[in-house]
Amino acid sequence: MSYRFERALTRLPGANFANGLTSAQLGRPDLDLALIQHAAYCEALRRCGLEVRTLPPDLAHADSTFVEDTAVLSAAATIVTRPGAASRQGEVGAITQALRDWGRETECITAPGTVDGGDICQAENHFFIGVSARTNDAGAQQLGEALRAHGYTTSTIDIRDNRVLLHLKSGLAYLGDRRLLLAPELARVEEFRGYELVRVEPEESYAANCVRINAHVLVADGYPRLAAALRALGYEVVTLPISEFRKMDGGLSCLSLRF
Ligand code: CIR
Repeated sequence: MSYRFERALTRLPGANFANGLTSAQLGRPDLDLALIQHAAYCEALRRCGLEVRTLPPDLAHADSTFVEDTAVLSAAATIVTRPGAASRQGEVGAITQALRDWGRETECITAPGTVDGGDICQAENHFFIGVSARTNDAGAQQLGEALRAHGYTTSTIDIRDNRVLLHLKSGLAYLGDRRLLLAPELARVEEFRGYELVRVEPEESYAANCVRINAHVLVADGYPRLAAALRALGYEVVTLPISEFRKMDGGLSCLSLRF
């Protein structure tokens, strides 16, 4: 993988965390346990060599710990999104400020466009843009234009027919070296031809939302087959508990913005 990640931005879940959006039906999250899992996650990012900044809880926005959805970051671009859920659109102000504090010049998605960062997957100089219940056609078009202006190529993948994946990256991760990790729901997508495909088995589908950072891959704990497959491919696998965030439809990638 050519790109080396150096920094990550995270946000603590707040006392309002259980009031966020969810379809998971896995019960109410335990905030104390969520905070322990969040701390372990930030520690793992540090172990991957990243400088981590963690914002305080945002009590006006219950889903704000899922910072990934608020921006699309790459070596050349910093695009603040306009999240598809109305209750999340106010999250972006603080994120814009935090990214500017880190020296990034920001662009933004504007109405009527909506984009959730969880729908955007970068594979070297190419971006897969998921069109979903959160990222609409106008948002995908704006984002595509902005990324192409920075020299990237883009393609869109419509997952609106899909009943399982909230976001494109709920079922997709780029592992570097032209290798994509895919949940079964994305097995037939034409745009992934030309990549080496690592398929996640149906019983471990949730774990497709893993995160490659430099030599490491962060994987949700409890998915031994995927962890073993990634180790066999030569990655340093770090497994992390994520149960409380899963209860709110989140996964590992959603908890940070990495750049
Ligand atoms: C939401 O529905 O927006 C949050 N409860 C979960 C967002 C998860 N984000 C992600 O997968 N990128």
